[in-house]
Amino acid sequence: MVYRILRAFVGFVAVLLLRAAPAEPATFEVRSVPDLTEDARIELGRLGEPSWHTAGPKGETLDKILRAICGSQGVRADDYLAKATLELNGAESLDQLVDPGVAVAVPFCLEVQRVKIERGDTVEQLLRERHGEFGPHAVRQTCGLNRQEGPMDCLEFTRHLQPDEEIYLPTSRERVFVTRRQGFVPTNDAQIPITLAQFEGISNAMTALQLEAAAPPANAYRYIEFVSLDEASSAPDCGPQTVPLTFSVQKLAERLAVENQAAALASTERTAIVGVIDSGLGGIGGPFFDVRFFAANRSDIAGNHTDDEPNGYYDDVYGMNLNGGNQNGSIAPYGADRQRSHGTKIASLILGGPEWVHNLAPTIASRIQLKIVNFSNASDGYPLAYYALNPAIGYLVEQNADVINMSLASELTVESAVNAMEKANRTLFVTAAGNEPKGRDLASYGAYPAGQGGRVGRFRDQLITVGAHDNDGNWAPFSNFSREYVDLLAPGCALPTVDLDGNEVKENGTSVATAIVSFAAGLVSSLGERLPHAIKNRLLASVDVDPRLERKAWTSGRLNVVKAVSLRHDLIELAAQPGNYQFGRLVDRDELRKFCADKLKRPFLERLVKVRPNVVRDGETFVEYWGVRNDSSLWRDDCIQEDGHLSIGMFRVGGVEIPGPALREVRDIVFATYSLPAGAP
Ligand SMILES: [Ca+2]
Ligand SMILES: [Ca+2]
Repeated sequence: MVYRILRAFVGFVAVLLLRAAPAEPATFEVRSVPDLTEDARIELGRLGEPSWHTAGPKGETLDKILRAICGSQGVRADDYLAKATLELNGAESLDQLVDPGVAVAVPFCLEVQRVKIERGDTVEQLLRERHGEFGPHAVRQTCGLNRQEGPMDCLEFTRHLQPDEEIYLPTSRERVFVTRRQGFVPTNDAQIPITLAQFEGISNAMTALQLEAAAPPANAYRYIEFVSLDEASSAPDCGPQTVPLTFSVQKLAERLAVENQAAALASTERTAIVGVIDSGLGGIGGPFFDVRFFAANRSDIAGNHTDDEPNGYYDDVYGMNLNGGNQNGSIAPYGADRQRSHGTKIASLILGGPEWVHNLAPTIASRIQLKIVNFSNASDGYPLAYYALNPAIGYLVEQNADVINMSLASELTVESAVNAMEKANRTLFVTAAGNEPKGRDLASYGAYPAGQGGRVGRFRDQLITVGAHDNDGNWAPFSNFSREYVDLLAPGCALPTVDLDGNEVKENGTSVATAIVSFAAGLVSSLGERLPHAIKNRLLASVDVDPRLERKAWTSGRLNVVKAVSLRHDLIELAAQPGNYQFGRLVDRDELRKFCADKLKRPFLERLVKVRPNVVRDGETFVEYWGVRNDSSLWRDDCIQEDGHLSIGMFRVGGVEIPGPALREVRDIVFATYSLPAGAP
């Protein structure tokens, strides 16, 4: 399936490249041409940009949508369009019901139809049958198509249709073709480069008529955007502090050393692969992006312009692009656009950022390796259209990505990407909540894929939606937010990153916040946590909760990488020493139930992952419990707190049991996910 879609890209781009060549034959922008041969229709479907259509309020089948747009193009062309529709949308069957409001891609098709009149037919009725509309505009168009230009001619024509006469009917998407203008720069909208030879049989008279009716479809195509850093950079401020609130390199290194050792003893130690769907990456093997940080595909030999395995992509060693040709393996960014460096900066943060890499790269082998999908369009450097997410995700899943970072967003939910994520049920996705000048609530603002994560989104089991916080730990004023769809906030202000030229530059935004969460997810995965839902729960259970963030993310929390990687040690943070943790094992977790004043609730405080005591609200003190349900989702509940002067129980540190602190001294407890293997520190 991936390969066939790729072929479509190959064709499209091959022609684009041809257009740039000086000796190129005359090319045309094709919008609507009757009388095309079926081969030409199939060729158009192959080369053309798909259009987008949104399912109605009750949902519709793919078949119904396809037929509404393309009608019948002939048996072979219909067969081609059906297959192309399945591929574009990652669907198995045309009977698949598309949810209301979800957009599907329909392959390019010509919509003008030629019909034979039967006794009693009227133009209005024919239009209604085929398009559900018969307004004056459509009638005028029909007249124009049939060379009945003046109002009286039109009236005459529509009233006196003759049986067996053949007429042309317009469609909702009129398309004409025009000769290419000198110096014309191809864009992704509507223009279909194609040579005249492919259009034998076109009536020149019809062409002239169509030209007059030329009206490019507005907003027919939509694109995913990398979550722009520029908007975020113009944000009013990033809080009073200037130092990013990320993680202490030293503390994380110390913690990882211990957790790695425990993981090795438990034989769960592994290298996590993080896929990056972004604007490519420059400089593999340069001073920052050591080749060890990339998951190389050893089955394909670089530089021989051959798809050696084959998997549909040429020379895809460190990743691929979807622009086709024999340059599939090139992940170098395109164009001169400001977003060129976006993917490189994101990649630098998924590896932990400059300080982490510079301090630790010489001493430890990388536990996170990247796999790059260059998601930019070769013609302009801007992100590809939605449907390209399907092959992008499919490729990364085939390449065993544990985590996929998507610092990108669109306003429209698209079936193909939804289907691709559904199939990737062993992969964790991390996406950005998005930046808006004042931040927007995702509950009332459509954003994909961000709106599918959080506590209630469609992919809540495998998608983390990340907002940004400032350097004071408060919500960053440019970050979208939601108490349902955003999972947590991560640092997104003045983060040091590495750009295309290898320079260290500071960036703001939910894009960079997302990358830091992917870094944390990669570390947790490298310690042996494989299931997407389990990794997500781990990152959420280890957040630092802050009441200021209550309406910004459903956990009200900020990412804490050091807490997150403590997979095999319980962690206690005292109120008097925030940011300093004690690691060990609480001998009896159930003992913590005693602090819940509601005795009826106590038995239900099971499978605990976090306890947050001393929460003062409305003059009352609460203890908050977090746990995991049978369906693996997280729950949060609280009780009025009692007996806070009592110890939380015995705490085992390095084989020695000591009394734990009184609950009232505690700020946060995060429980280990796994038991400690024998001999572990
Ligand atoms: Ca290959
Ligand atoms: Ca090769």
